[in-house]
Amino acid sequence: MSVIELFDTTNWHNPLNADDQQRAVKAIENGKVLYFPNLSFYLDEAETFLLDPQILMKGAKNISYDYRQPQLKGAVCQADAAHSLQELMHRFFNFSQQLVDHVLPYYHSNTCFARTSFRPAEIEGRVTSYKKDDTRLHVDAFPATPNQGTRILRVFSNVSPVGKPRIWRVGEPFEAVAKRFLPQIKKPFPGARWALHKLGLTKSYRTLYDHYMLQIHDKMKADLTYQKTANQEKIEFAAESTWMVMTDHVSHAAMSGQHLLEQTIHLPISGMKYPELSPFRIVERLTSPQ
Ligand SMILES: O=C(O)CCC(=O)C(=O)O
Ligand SMILES: [Fe+2]
Repeated sequence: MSVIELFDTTNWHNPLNADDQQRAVKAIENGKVLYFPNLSFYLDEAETFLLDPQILMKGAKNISYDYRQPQLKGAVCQADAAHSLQELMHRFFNFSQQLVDHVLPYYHSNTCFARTSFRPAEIEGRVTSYKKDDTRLHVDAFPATPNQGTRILRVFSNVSPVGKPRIWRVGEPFEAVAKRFLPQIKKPFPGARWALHKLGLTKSYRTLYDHYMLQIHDKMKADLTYQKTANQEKIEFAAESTWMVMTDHVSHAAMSGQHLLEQTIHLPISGMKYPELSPFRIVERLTSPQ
């Protein structure tokens, strides 16, 4: 059974029909990737110069944009290029907002739109520390920004101008990942997470759930045997396609490709249709005494 749930829609201006909306919410909460091979986010002709990876600040893997305090991070360019890029990213934010509303209207009043990112660099061959290496299978969990169980929903569009697909590997279901790695994880040191927060090293308190998720993320990436032998599927996201996935739940690795736009959306567990499927509830169930 594939992890891909296909939708043939070509536009984001109209809601999916009711059956497809049900299919979408069920699939995404069960850890599937909603794939829209015929749904493209287009750049204007005059924007194509922004695709040059030189626009990235040295060492940065993406440029991020926050629509709430419009500014770019990670870009090195002239003011007019920055202005164009900001407009482009804002348009992608609007595109994602409409798409989420039309594909997953169940979430409407609970979504919180966060950063938009632009990733103009080729992934293959990039050198990073193993913890930052997204070519290794992982579930998303971030050291400085604990999310305390809130879901991470992401919209991606491959905007390659030369027809290059983005290649991912998608691994086994979250429950299998958690069952494999949780037994290797120690409880945190008393007071350590409180200190991280007080010192400003985490943006909010790292809950026990965040501790487990970060450890699962790190242990997955560190285990090279697991990377090779875990059940996995290779997926090619074509140029000019769009997909949506809950990256805190779906084990994923980005192997190659260039030119991607991404929007992160947070969703509280209480806004889910099937909250018992959330990684939070799964971790809670697997770590509570029998
Ligand atoms: O850049 C990509 O294709 C995906 C990278 C990744 O791991 C993520 O966005 O969570
Ligand atoms: Fe990721």
